[in-house]
Amino acid sequence: MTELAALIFDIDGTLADTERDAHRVAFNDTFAAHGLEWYWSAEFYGELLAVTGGRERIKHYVTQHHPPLPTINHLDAFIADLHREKTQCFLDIVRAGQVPLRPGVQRLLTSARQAGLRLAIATTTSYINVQTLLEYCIHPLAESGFDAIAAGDVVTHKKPAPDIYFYALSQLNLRADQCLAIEDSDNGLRASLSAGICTIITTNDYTSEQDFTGASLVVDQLGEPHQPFTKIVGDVGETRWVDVPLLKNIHKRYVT
Ligand code: XBP
Ligand code: MG
Repeated sequence: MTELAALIFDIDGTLADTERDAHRVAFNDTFAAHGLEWYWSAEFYGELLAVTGGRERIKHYVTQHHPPLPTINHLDAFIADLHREKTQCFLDIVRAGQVPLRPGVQRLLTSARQAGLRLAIATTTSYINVQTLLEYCIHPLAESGFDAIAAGDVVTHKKPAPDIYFYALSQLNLRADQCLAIEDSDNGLRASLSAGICTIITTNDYTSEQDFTGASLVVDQLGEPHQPFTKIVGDVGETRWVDVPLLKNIHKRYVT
């Protein structure tokens, strides 16, 4: 029987709640710095999250919502400039320590490592964002604790396409059935399932109403002994926080 060999984590919304108070703020600060009368409210940003990737999200906003636009020569180049600055703003927010990990993340990473599981990242966000988040939020493990970091533009098609997961598998040199993915969104779930990977979901305020058909487990958070998860879908027995034995069980059911 195929044993579980690696956990593959999404970043935004899964490892940390980055979207509302970090990515969104960075987009808005960048728009303001450019004198653009664009503002993405917390609620509106939830709609925009249907489009993954920062540049893709700005382009969608410009082409579908028609905000006031200055005279520019090339839309894609303008968006690329905005996005470069947005990344710098996002990094400043992370470096200021304003992005804590979600409950249970540090505990699960540490215990998975101790249990001999390999760790990887599969995310739509830019590589520098991942590197900085890991450095500032997961200090003892940091970047070197991960065997593969698959991020951003390393693939052409972002989530919900499976490409970033295929890339992570190739970096890990593992098959899909040896891995388990941890995601927070329908786009992320579609990506991991399309790559053939058993997936669990930790929901957040932006994703709790989404369709998670196909997920092996849906909980509101990974949880901690003093802060148990609320189970939404799946069989967890007596377990009240996501740990390695639970993930091994879920994976076993998936592959048999
Ligand atoms: C994350 C994203 C990203 C971030 C912004 O999706 O969609 O676009 O919002 O990152 P997922 P960049 O969690 O499914 O990977 O601006 O660096 O693209
Ligand atoms: Mg996510």
